[in-house]
Formats: sequence, structure tokens, C-alpha cells
Amino acid sequence: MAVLILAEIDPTDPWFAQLITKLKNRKADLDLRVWPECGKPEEIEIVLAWLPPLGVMQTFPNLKLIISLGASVDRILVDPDLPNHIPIVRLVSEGKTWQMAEYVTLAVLLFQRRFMEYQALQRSRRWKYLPVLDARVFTVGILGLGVLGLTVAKKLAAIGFAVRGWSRSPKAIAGVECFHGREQFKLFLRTCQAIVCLLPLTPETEGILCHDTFSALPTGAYLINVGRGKHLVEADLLSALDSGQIAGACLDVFDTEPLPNDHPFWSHPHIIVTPHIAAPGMPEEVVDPILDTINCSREGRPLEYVIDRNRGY
Ligand code: NDP
Ligand code: OXD
Repeated sequence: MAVLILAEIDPTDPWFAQLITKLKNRKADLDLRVWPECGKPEEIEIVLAWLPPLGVMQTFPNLKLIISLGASVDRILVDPDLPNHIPIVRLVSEGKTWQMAEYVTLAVLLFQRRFMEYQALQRSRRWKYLPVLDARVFTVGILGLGVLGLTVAKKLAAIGFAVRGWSRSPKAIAGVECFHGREQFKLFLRTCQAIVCLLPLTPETEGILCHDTFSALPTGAYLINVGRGKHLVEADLLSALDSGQIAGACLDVFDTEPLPNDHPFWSHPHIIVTPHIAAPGMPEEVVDPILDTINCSREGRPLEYVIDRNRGY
């Protein structure tokens, strides 16, 4: 039985090229196929999915498992023809978690130490001191305290930031002030100098980074969105930047990716754009969790990181 990589990708993409080589090197007997070269549909037992084309999964009658090649599954669940009895496992790896912690820490420090403003001053050759808020009072609010949010929160707390976190269910995390549920959302936002979106995209979280949320923050707060583009109402961010309610944003994910050439975010002086690179994980490091999951499935052992389709994450 075969494992199929089902992804709408550029065939020369180096991350995928490396992943394929490493999977083959580690497990020479793995019958690995890459869509659209599927062979006979009845031979496909496991799919490794990243931005999978819609409607394809249902054409594999013997499919037993879907492994997301990302931490998220929103682009898999969006398929209206997805067979509903197949477990979906998401990819969790230490390297991916560390990459996310690095990215967010960098963005928080850039904003707290006002580097975007210093870059603008540099361009006009101006030598000027800008006051900064001490990290202990520069409160960072993390939306989502899962695998990634929890690590990010702990790392920021460890380097001295005041950290708050918000999740669906209640949590107790040393050094992090925890809030949960819609009813505590505004209370959570009230003192955040920066917010970091590390939520999964679900019907409850879509559009959560909107005018109402920005208005509940202190004036001049910062936004870091590393969740999904659809968490953000783009027009609301542009208005909040115009009014000064939001002072700057660092965005890694977008409603349309790649970000269209004529999009206003590209040239906005208070927006940092990165091309969905916060935490891809290293191919050599995601091979183990993928092969372990394949083995568990084949040997009938319990699977880790199975998503709950009702919750959407
Ligand atoms: P997890 O599933 O481990 O954690 C999700 C967190 O979000 C949980 O704490 C959960 O609460 C919380 N949450 C979910 N729904 C709600 C809600 N309605 N209200 C409040 N809190 C909610 O996910 P990960 O940490 O692994 O990943 C988070 C997201 O980061 C991914 O879904 C993906 O979109 C994004 N990502 C982006 C990458 C990039 O490169 N830009 C790379 C990897 C991931 P609870 O704990 O109570 O269940
Ligand atoms: C992911 C991502 O979900 O890279 O893993 O965005």
C-alpha cells in the first residue's frame, strides 16, 4: 500500500524536494508517490497533505489516514467531499515550535525596541532617541495557548516580558496570566501592548483580528499574526494603522498567498510582511514524526495529535 504526498506545490520547492529525499533515505521500502502521479487510487493508504486540491481525497477507497504536513488542518477540513471517518493527524515537531518562538520573539523585540521607527529615521539620516517601555510592562498577549502558543508564552516570559495568554479552556501556566473564553477576551486585551495570533482557523476564530479587538487594546499596540490570514480583517487593520490605534503589524500569513503584487500591505510603512516562513519545520526533523505516525497506523497503535473535527483543530 502506498503513501501519497498530496499538495499543490511547485515541483521544484526545496522543502518538499528535501522531505521526499529524506523519507526515501530513511525508509527505502516506503512506496511514496507524489500527486498527481498517484498510480491506482485503491493503492493509496495514507495521504501527506499540504494545501491539498479539493475533491481528490474522496477518490481513494482504501484511505486510512491523513497526515497534515502543517500544524494546522484548516485547508484539509475545507474540502466538502472529505471522507468523514478518516483520522487526521497534524504535524508537531520540536524544531517547528522553536522556529515559531524565534520568529515571535524577534517581532516582539523589534516593536518593543522601536526598530521600525529607527529604520525610518535612518532612511532620513536622523539621529534621535526614542523612549522605550521596559519589557516588564510591555505586555504581550498570546491568542492560543496550544503547542506553539504555550512555548512562545514561556519564552517571552523567560526573557522578562509581561505575558498574558488566551485560550478556549482554562489554563494555569507559571509566569503567564491566563484568560479563556469569549467572555474574558476583552479583559485579556485591555493591557496588551502587543498581541500574537497563534490560533487555529475555525468558524469561531475567523475574523477575530478586527476593529472590535483593536479598539479593546491600549492605543498604539502592535499586532503579530502568525496564525492564518483569515483571522485578520485586512481593512480593519489598515484603518487602525491610519488612526494610530495600532502602531505596527508583523504579518506572516495572508488571506491570499502569495500576497498579490498590488496589495497595500507590501508598501505600508508600519507593516512587516514575511512570506509564511515563521515555522515551516526542518525537513530532516519532520521525517521522524511522519514515519512514526505511519508505523502507528499500520500497526494499529494509538495515534498522537489526532484533530477533533467538531472543534476544527
Ligand atoms: P494547537 O491546536 O496546539 O493550539 C490551538 C490553541 O488555540 C489552543 O490553546 C486552543 O485552546 C486555542 N483556541 C482554539 N480555538 C479557540 C477559541 N475559539 N477561542 C480561544 N482559544 C482557542 O495549535 P498550534 O499551537 O500547534 O498551532 C496554532 C496555529 O498556528 C496553527 O493552527 C496554524 O494556523 C498556525 N501556524 C502557523 C505557522 C506559520 O509558519 N505561520 C506554522 C505553524 C502553525 P485550548 O487549549 O483551550 O484548546
Ligand atoms: C502550519 C503552517 O500550519 O506552516 O504548519 O502554517
